[in-house]
Amino acid sequence: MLDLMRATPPVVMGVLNVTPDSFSDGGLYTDLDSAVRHGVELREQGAHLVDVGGESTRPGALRVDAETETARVVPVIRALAEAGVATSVDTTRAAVAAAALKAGAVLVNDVSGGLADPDIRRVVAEAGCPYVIMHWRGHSDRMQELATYHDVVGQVRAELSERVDEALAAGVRPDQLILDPGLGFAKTAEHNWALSRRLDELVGLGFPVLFAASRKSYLGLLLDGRPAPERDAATTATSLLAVAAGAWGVRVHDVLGTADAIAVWRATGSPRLRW
Ligand code: PMM
Repeated sequence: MLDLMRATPPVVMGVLNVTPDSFSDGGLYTDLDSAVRHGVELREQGAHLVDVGGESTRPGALRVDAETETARVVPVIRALAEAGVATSVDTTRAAVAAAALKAGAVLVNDVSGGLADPDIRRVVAEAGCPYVIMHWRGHSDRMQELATYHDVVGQVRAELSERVDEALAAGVRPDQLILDPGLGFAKTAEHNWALSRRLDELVGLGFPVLFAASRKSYLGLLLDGRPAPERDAATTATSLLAVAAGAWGVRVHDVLGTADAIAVWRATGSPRLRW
């Protein structure tokens, strides 16, 4: 299961939200057939993993209950596993993570880094699976007001280190851990750009780093208000710069464009760019 951790980076994680209200693909894949078809398509386009989410985390989003979230993600994960597609589950809840792992998910992607439901650490420790700890300060309904930092990179680094210590204390092994700066989660556009610019400082913590900028609103701001589906070129650019800065993986909606860009980066000799 931990082969993923040893895979030659960068790992490409394709986004598959089975929600009615995610900011970019909400409502597109709410029935099982279209979700599975899209998951298979993402794999064919080059995704190593398809990240299945059943609860929107867009700013201001209201929460769904655990039963609803489980009912959304489990059938998709099971069907994708049967089709030979590796999946991760995008959840903050221990019960959803446990059900998803049972259905065949190989990685738990927790945008709260264990803060929303600390019991998720036990689930991950018992499963021994890779675990993404994202930097997070609070649920979507109040995350905007939590976007205050005197040194965003230093504080994100310090807070992620606290989450790592908590996971290790719960029995998670260090080789299960992947860190994520949490772009857009209690972050302004300036915060996101600072984290991109100084990503090497997070890479320096010694854990694989996942970079997940895909179609986020700060890219829309950069592009004079461009809507989410038209932010893929900007996403690819920032994802590739993150890879060049040492990111282990990228989480994107546009897998094909990202895989193409990575192929170019490899053909160029995978240089570590300085930016
Ligand atoms: N962002 C979203 C959802 N899940 N997971 C990780 N690890 N990092 C992120 O930045 C992240 C995430 C935002 O919603 P989307 O599914 O619509 O992209």
